[in-house]
Amino acid sequence: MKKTVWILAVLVLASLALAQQKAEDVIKAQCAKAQVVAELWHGFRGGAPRAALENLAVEFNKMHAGEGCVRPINQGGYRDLSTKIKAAFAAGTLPAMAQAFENNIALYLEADALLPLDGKLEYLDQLNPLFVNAVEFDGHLYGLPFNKSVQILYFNRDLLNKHGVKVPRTLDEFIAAAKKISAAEGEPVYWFRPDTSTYAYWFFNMGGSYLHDGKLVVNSPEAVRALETLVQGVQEGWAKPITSGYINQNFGKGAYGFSTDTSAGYSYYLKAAKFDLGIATLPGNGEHPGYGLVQGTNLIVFKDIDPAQQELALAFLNFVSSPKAQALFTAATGYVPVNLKAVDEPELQDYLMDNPDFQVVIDQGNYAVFEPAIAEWEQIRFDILGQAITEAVLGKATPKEALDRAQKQVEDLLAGKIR
Ligand code: FGO
Repeated sequence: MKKTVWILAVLVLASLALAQQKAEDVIKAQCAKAQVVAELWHGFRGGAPRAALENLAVEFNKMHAGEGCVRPINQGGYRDLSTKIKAAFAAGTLPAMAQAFENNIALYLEADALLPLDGKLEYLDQLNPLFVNAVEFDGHLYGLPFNKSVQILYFNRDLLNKHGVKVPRTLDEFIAAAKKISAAEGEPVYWFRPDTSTYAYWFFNMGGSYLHDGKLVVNSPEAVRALETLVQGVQEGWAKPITSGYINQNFGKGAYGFSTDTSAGYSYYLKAAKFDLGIATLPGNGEHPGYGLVQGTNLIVFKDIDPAQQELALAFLNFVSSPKAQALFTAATGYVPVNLKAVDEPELQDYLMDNPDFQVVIDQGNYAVFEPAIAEWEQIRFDILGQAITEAVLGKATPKEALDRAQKQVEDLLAGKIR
C-alpha cells in the first residue's frame, strides 16, 4: 500500500479498534512479538495528545510487524520526564527516544548523550524552519520538532456577545475588554495560571527579551511591567489567578471570559466548555497578532543505544513527521503542524472546513517566540522565575522585589553556586 494511504487507513482503523482495546495494550502485544523494541519516554499523561501519539505508534508498529516496535512510555508530566531521564543517565537505563524541550536538549548535550540527526530526517526540507532552527546546536541537529504548540487566545463567545464586546486585537483592547466584562459580571474574567508560560505572553508582547548581550536577565523594565500588569489585573478585579490545575479544569467555577494558553489545550478546552468556545490569534500591537510562546517538545534519539533500536527510532521520526501524520496529529490535538505540507493534506483541509476557527493555530504559528535554550532554563522557569511570578501575583512581594530576587538567584545558579 502507498505510504500516504495507509496512514489515514491506519489511524481510522486504530481509532475504531481502540474503542474496544486500549492502544497501550495493543502496543504491548505488538512489542511482545518484536525483535527490536525502541522505547519512547514521553510526558503526555492522557487526553488527545497521548491517544494521538499511541495511535501513531500502533500504525508504525503494524508496518514493522515482526521486525520492531516503538513503545511509548508515559513518565508523568514534562518535568517528571526530564527528571527520569537525568536519573537514567546515571543508571544507564536510557530509552531509545524521548520528548525534550530545547533547553533539555542543551542539558543532555552537556553529557554528550544525543545522536545528531543531520542527514537523517526524510522530511527536513518540509519542516517549519522556526522549529528546526530551535533544535540546532553548534550547527548540528539534535531533535525532530514533533508536538510544538503556540499560545493562542481562548474566549467565551457567549459572554463576549452578552456584553457586546469584540475579540480584542491589541493589549490595550484586551485589558479594556476584560475590565468591562469583569465589572459587569462582578468577577474577574481573564483567567491565567500565574506561571512562566502565561507571563511570557505579556513579557514578549511588551517588548521583553531574556537575553541581553549574552546575559540572562529576568528583571528588566519590561519584565517588571509585564508582571505588574498581571498583579494589577488581580488587584483591579479583571484577572483571576488559577492556582490549581489547568484552566480548562476550572471551567464552571465562575465567569470565564478569556485565557492566553497553549494551542495543545484545544481538545481539553472543547471537551470542558459548556459555552461557545472561541479561539483567536493573540492580541498584539494592532499591526499583527501578538507573539505566542512556543511550547511542546521535540523527539530526541539517544546516542549510546543499540544500533538496531536507533535505526527503528529514526524510522519512527520519519513516520511521524510526514505531512499526513502531522495533518492527523494536528487535527486531533491542536499542536501546530511541524511539516508545512500538512495543510495541503485532505484530512487537515476537511478538518479546517468543519472547524474554520482552527486556522487560528496555523496563523499564530507565524508569530511565535521561544524561551532561552540554555541547560539551566527548566530549573529557572519553574523554581526561580515561576516562583517569583506566583509570589507577586499572590501579593507576597512586589513585582520588582520578586524579580530582583529572581535575578540574583539566576546569577548564583549560573555561576555554579546553587547546583
Ligand atoms: C506546557 C510546559 C515546560 C517547559 C514549557 C520546559 C518543562 C509548561 C506548560 C508548564 O505541550 P504543551 O503545549 O501543552 C500540554 C499538552 C499535553 O499535556 O496539553 C496541555 N494540557 C493538558 C491537560 C489539560 O487539561 N489542559 C492542557 O492544556 C499541556 O499544557 O505544553 C505546555 C504547562 C506546564 O506543563 O505547566 O509546557 N513547559 N517549557 N515544561 N518541563 N520544561 O522547558
